[in-house]
Amino acid sequence: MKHQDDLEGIQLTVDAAAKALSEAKRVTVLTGAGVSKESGIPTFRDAQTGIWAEFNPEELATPEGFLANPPLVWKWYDFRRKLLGDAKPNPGHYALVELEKYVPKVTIVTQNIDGLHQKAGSSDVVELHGSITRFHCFDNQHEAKDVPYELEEPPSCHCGSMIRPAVVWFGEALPSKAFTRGVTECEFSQVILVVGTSALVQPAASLPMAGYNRGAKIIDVNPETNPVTQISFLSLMGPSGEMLPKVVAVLAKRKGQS
Ligand code: BJW
Repeated sequence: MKHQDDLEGIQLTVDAAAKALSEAKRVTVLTGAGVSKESGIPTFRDAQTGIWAEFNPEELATPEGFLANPPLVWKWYDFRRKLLGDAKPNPGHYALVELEKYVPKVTIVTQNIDGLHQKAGSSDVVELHGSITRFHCFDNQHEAKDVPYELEEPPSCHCGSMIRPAVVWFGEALPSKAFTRGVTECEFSQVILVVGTSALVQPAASLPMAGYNRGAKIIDVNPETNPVTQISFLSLMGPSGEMLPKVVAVLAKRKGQS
C-alpha cells in the first residue's frame, strides 16, 4: 500500500511539473553531474563513487595545482577524456531535447564539461564550466586547436605558455558571456528545472535564486535534497533518466489531447 501511495505521489508531482512546463514560454534547465550519471560518468561529490572521493580537487582542479605539477593534471584530464570518449547521452538528456517540442524557448545551462547535451541534440546549450575537449593557453587564453591527446605533459602555445584544458577550475572566473547568459535566461524564465546538481559550487548555484527572485517556479530533479530543494515549487526525487522522460510523456499526452 505504501509503495502504491508513493507511486501515486510521484505521478501527481510529474503531472504538476508537466502542467507548469506546458504553461511556460521560456524554460531554463540548469544541469550538473547527476544528469550524466546514467551515462556512466561519475559525479563529483557522491560520498562513495564521486570523483572527489578518490582524487584531490586542490591538486587537480585549481590553477595552482596545474602549475605545481603540469604532467599530473594533463594526464588526469586525458584519463577523464577517455572515460567520456564512449559515453552516450541517456534518457534524461534526450527528454530535455524532447522538451523543445512543448516549450517555445528552452535553454540548457550546464556545469558539465562532457558535451552530452549537444550530443543528444539540445539546440541551445550554455557551458558554464567550459569543455574538456577544448583547449587554451594558461597565460593568454589563446585558443589551441588539434591538440594531440596522450602526451606526457602539456604542449606549448605559440606564445610559450602551457596549453591547458578549457575548463573552469576553482578560484577561476566563469566565462563572462556564458555566466551573463545563464543569469538572463533564469531571470526571464517562468520555470527553471534544476537537474542533478548538489548546488554547492558558486556562482552556478546562485542561478536558480536569480530566477526565483523574479517569480520563476523552480523544479528540482535529484534523488537527494540539496539547497535548491528549499526554494522549489516541486521536487522530483529520483534519477533524471527516469523522472524527465516521465514528465515529457505527460506533456506529449496533454498535447495529443488538445
Ligand atoms: C543525480 C543522479 C541522477 C546523482 N539523476 N541527479 C566558500 C563559499 C562560497 C564559495 C566559495 C567558497 N570557497 C571557495 C568558493 C568558490 C568556489 C566554490 O563554490 N567552492 C565551493 C565548493 C565551496 N567556486 C569557484 O571557485 C568558482 N569560481 C569563482 O568563484 O571565481 C571567483 C572569481 C571571480 C573573478 C575572478 C576570479 C575568480 C569556479 C568553480 C569551478 C568548478 N569547477 C568544477 C571542475 C570543472 C572541471 C572538471 O570537471 O574537472 O566543476 S568542480 C565540479 O563541481 C565541476 C562541477 O561542474 C561542479 C558542480 O558539481 P555538480 O555538477 O553539482 O556535481 P556534484 O557531484 O556536486 O552533485 C551531483 C548531484 O547529482 C548530487 O546532488 C546527486 O544527488 C545528484 N545525482 N545521481 C539526477 N541519476
